[in-house]
Amino acid sequence: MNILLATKNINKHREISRILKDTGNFHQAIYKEDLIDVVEDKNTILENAQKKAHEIYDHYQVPVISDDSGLFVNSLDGMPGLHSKRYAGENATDLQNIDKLLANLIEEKDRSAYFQTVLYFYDGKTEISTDGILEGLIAKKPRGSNGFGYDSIFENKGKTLAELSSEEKNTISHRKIATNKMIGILNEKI
Ligand code: ITT
Repeated sequence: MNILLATKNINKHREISRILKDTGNFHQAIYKEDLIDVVEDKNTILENAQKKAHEIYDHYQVPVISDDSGLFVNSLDGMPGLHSKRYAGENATDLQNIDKLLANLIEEKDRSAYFQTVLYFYDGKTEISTDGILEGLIAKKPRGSNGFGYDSIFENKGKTLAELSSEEKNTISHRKIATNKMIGILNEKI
């Protein structure tokens, strides 16, 4: 099945299409650069993912998967969480978001955190949501040049995600876990 990815983030698209390809199934994720805007104004990443999937489906009338993700830092009561994209302001860059997070953790001993991805499928009738979590620690400073977003400060087993190749990230990531669950349910239901 061709599935429109309800995301403007090319990095999410690269990861999800690679995971779909590597699992050798028949689903294909389509990226559309000029996707309509969806305002993410809900209280949870699940609700935001659902909103994105519904609005994109209503507009394009093709099966859709949306991805809403966030980085949740335990000592900051889950921040930046839902606000990961705009943590340092409306048009903040990844670097500005990272700088703000590192500054807020400068005195903090507990640097534990997790990434969460929620995927939401909608084709006008079937609704499926899956999620994936990856636990880790926030590094003291950025390391590595792969990946995107907060990857360079998120450590798992001693390496930041930006120090992993895309294949390595794709074997452990929150997005991989959520995508695998999604593929399993889609293959059963559709
Ligand atoms: P769409 O809403 O168009 O899908 P977005 O980039 O706005 O794309 P989110 O609202 O889910 O996506 O943004 C969450 C933030 O978390 C954003 O700053 C991302 O760069 C970051 N992020 C998401 N997944 C990540 C990952 O696997 N590794 C590092 N950072 C990630």
